[in-house]
Amino acid sequence: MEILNTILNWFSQNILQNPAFFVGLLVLIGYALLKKPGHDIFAGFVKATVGYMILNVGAGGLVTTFRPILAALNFKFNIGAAVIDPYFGLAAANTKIQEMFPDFVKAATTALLIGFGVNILLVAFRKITKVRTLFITGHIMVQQAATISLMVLFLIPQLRNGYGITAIGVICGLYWAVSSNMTVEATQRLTGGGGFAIGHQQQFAIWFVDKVAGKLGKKEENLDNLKLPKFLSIFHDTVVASATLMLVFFGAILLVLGPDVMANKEVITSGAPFNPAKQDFYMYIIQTAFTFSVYLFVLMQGVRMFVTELTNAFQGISSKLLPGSFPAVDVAASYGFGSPNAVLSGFACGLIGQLITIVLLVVFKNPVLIITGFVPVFFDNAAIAVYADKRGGWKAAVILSFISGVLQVALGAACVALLDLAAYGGYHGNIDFEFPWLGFGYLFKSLGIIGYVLVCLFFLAIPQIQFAKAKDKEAYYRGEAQE
Ligand code: ASC
Repeated sequence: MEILNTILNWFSQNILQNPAFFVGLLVLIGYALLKKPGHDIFAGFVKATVGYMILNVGAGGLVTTFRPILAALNFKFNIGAAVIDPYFGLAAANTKIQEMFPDFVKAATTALLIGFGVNILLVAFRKITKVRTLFITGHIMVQQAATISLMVLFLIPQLRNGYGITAIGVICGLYWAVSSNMTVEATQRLTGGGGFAIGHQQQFAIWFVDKVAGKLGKKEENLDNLKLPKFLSIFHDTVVASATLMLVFFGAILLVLGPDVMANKEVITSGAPFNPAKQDFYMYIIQTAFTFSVYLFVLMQGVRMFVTELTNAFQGISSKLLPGSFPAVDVAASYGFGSPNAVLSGFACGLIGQLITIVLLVVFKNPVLIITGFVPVFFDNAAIAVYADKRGGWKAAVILSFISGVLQVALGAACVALLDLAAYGGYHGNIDFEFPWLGFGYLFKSLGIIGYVLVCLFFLAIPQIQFAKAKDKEAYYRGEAQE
């Protein structure tokens, strides 16, 4: 008995609580189930584990670069700041969980496994649950599991125990299964029966856009005919886009903070303070802003490594276990089916919506400064424009991506306040994590476990309603768009 305990303890401490090895293990099991040769299993394990370790280096770098700016903002204006971006959100959520709930550092990775299992079960019993999709976008699941862990632990004190981790896993699995299931018809229509759904960060938005876009404009008047300014195309490159955004935002903030505060060693106790003897202040600003891009690049590189392996492993498992189900994949897979102008115009309109709202927050003295992050403003709004353009043309695309930008900032600020994340510098920021997750957060906070149960029931009801509304029930299972 004691030996068994020792083994379990060792496993829990060294693997389960260490996401890098845990993700590596998932890949190893997935590949073994797929009967891949030993050397492929080993290579997959190494790439997934090292990829995750690289992600950790990137996330740690973002935190250390951001800390001095947060400290200075707090010192000079007594306000916090948060970048609304899932990578900043991941770093913030993990840091907060580590500090406030050290017993739960493993919650998010365990939730990944439980949630994936719940999703598999929901699809396996699809005749009852009406869920057709398996969410396999690993890096997104990692980010969402962290944000949802923080929401549950922080807002529902009754779940800060052994049940909490299971509860987090279950609600993650429900969200993954149900939200991706909501994108089946819209995505099949967009792609002409492409056979996949979206498993990313804007499934509720895609469902909504698909429903309302047709009322906002005519689909014949689509974005194909629009002439966009040439310079916008540089933003197709993530490094250019994120470095430019960071330069604009942090450049402005650092200019306002000024060299004296940034050089004050009593305020800047960690990270890299400004050293007037060694560097010009303007060069310090550029260097600091670009440093964010460096760590984002490192982080995404790591992500790419482990995600490729995790996706292959998951997809293998699902195609063996669940033939006929729809894989729910990265939203970028949809871009190729839309008008080529949609991606950049969605980004541009979303950015304008975000900037206007940020100015309004500053004017109305919101206690937290919201900073645009690249991932939500680009990928969410691009997707919204692609789907909207398909059904309602350019007018729908412009209106809906603009509104999304406004909501990302306004509701994002409310999320930062609700989860008390200002001192940690980031929030998830993608549109599903404002709407509906902000509402879910309030339910958790006001009703505790009852709120949690209500949200779970809500998730379970959605596919039932979809099915009940479908005229042709067989076509529902085949994923055919029926209007
Ligand atoms: C995200 C995220 C990314 C991108 C990528 C888009 O939400 O975390 O790295 O979008 O998945 O292809």
